[in-house]
Amino acid sequence: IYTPKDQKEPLPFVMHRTPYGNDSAIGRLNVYIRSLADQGYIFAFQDIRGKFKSEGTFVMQRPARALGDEKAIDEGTDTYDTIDWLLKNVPQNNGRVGMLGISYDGWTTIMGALEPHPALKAISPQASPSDMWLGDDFHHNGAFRLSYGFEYAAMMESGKDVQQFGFDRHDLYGWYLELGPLGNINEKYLKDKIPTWNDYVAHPDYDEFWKRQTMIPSIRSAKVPALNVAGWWDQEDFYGPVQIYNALEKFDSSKHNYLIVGPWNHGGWSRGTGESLGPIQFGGATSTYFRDQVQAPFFAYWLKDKGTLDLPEALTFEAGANQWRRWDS
Ligand code: PG9
Repeated sequence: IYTPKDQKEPLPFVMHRTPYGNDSAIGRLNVYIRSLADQGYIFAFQDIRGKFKSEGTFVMQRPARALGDEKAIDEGTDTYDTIDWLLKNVPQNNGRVGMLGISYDGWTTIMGALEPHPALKAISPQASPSDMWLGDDFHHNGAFRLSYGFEYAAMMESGKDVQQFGFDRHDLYGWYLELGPLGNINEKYLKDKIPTWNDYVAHPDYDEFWKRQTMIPSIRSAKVPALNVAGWWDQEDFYGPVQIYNALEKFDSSKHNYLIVGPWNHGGWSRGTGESLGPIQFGGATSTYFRDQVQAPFFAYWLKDKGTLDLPEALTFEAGANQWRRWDS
């Protein structure tokens, strides 16, 4: 928990829940949350269940609990309990909480809003996967993404921390060629110890396992104002944020569900200026613009009653013309 050194008034929380560890989070998130920090928030960074300093068992994208199953836990109930604790235990808070994050941390954000704590007043799920078989990291339209799927599962499930798989060379194309049939992954390396790898093997098709994992059917309301963020050139999770926006939109009678899509790769809006991607120039600092002119005002409006919200339903960047376009629908 990070609070401003000279805090003079009650402030809202900005929560970030991650499986990637928090010891380095301030460094990793520095640019991403700088304009929020400048405006004064209490930041709460949490290791999710089973990772780093949090107890319990990590389950890769633990599915949302079934409707009415009050005894079950999921990332949403962990979020709810955490918010409850923060409100009661952190002095000088204003009773409001926002959540944001990218990718896995964007996924924890939307999961935290399925059955939201009443104090959760704004969310920004960014590049969150929504369906790992249809369109996000592990498969794209059912095609298994071998190197990503293998390396990510090994990275996340070899220990409580994050560990890169110990390849013996730089040229992984050669490594995969020499591997031979995929059955050799368990036989020679993983020894059945990596649950997510075993899930890929057991569920090659779009069966109940993948259908239970997507949160889309569990989106049954749009109570919390939502800033959904995607990058046109996101190599991991472009499908997810668009589907999540779409699912929330069905319940958005309050008109506080927004979509922004910029000229970014995976999480590109959180780093650097976003003036270019490789050799392609965008004629302006698209990432800085997002962080300072979209993300910060969004949270200030909903968590601090500050400023006005000049956001259209959808804000999308048109590369080539190099302009932000505002859309009513
Ligand atoms: N794309 C990554 C991921 C998200 C959720 C599940 C598995 C992988 C990430 O960058 O966090």
